[in-house]
Amino acid sequence: MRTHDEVKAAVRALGVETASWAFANSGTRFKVFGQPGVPRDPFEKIADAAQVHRYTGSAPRVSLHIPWDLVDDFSALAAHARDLGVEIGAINSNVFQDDDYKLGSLANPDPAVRAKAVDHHLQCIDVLRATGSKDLKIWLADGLNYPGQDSLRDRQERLADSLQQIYAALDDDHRILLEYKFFEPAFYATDIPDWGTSLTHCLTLGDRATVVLDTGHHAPGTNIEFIVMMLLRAGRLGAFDFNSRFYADDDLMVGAADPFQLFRILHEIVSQDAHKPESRVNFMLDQCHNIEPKIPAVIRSVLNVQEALAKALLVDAAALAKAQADGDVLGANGALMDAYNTDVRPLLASMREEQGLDPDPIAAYQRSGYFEKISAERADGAQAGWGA
Ligand code: RM4
Ligand code: MN
Repeated sequence: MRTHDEVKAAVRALGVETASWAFANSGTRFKVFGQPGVPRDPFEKIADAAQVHRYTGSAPRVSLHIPWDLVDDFSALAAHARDLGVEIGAINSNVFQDDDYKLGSLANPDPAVRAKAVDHHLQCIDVLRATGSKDLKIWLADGLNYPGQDSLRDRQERLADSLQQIYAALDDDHRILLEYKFFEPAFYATDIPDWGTSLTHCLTLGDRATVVLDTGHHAPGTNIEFIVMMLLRAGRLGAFDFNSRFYADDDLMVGAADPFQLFRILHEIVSQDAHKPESRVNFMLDQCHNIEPKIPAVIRSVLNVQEALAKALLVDAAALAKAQADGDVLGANGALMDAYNTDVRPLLASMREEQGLDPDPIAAYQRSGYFEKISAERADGAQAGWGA
């Protein structure tokens, strides 16, 4: 059983990567609500992400989305991030907002559209080089709405060929993070609907192609921790997109809809030592804060991950292994539930005090006056959002 000091050290070592778009305006297809103080450009998004790191000490990187975060000088953006104490994380490509991509991007039947989509990824690789990022993240909205609309098989061949071109352009220390999602915006068939499809492509591409598991991208009732275990077993779990869902891809705060599921996921992670930085699993957030204040929501999300991780670290692994070996069903389940039901908030508060942080990061942020400052400073100009 780990000591409290060991739990604290392991939680401190886990960096959660925030997402630039979480600080911008977002909404549903029905309405996007603006909020005071929302960033107007990528520099301001990074400033907000740096606030999350400042109060949690555990959000050292921020992912970008291209072209939402397009700037003239990416090295200047990376320097700005470093000045504020954070780094640029994964670079997300975006091949789902041009009219050309109505019938798909990397798997489009038109070779000219496929070439344009591949070329966008080559530009994203240049952004990796300029910012020092190592992860190129690919999520495709591609798929079919109607049976017979295109050949399911041919689309996979085209996709494999396009991915191969992108993989070939990576530097030696770059990775591809290939995301899957079972439906939406395509309603009948999605080109990368599940972990099996993503993993199959990754295995063909090579060692530096890994799967991204977005917790919101599964059918209700899916046993996500099983997928986590299998991807770790295959050595291909590259990253998480953490968020939570009640119905579809809700992009709510991680740990909000189902903290027990988050615990179960982190139990599989801890069981295979994948919480350690050397595992290179990138623990990212992919969330939108449509109605709640954005910076505190991202801070809350980091705290939720820390709480679930601390509980997973508190599982008595020896007692669990013994109960499993003895066929003691209730004992084994009890070992997990004891850890899950532990209130780790005092332990994490004392960890923060030892780090020189406020034990209550949200209250510290709210006292800081940052929100009032950005609300005044950013009153003019267009707020950033999807597509801006
Ligand atoms: C998608 C997917 C991607 C994210 C976009 C914003 O549903 O989850 O990871 O980049 O949303
Ligand atoms: Mn995602």
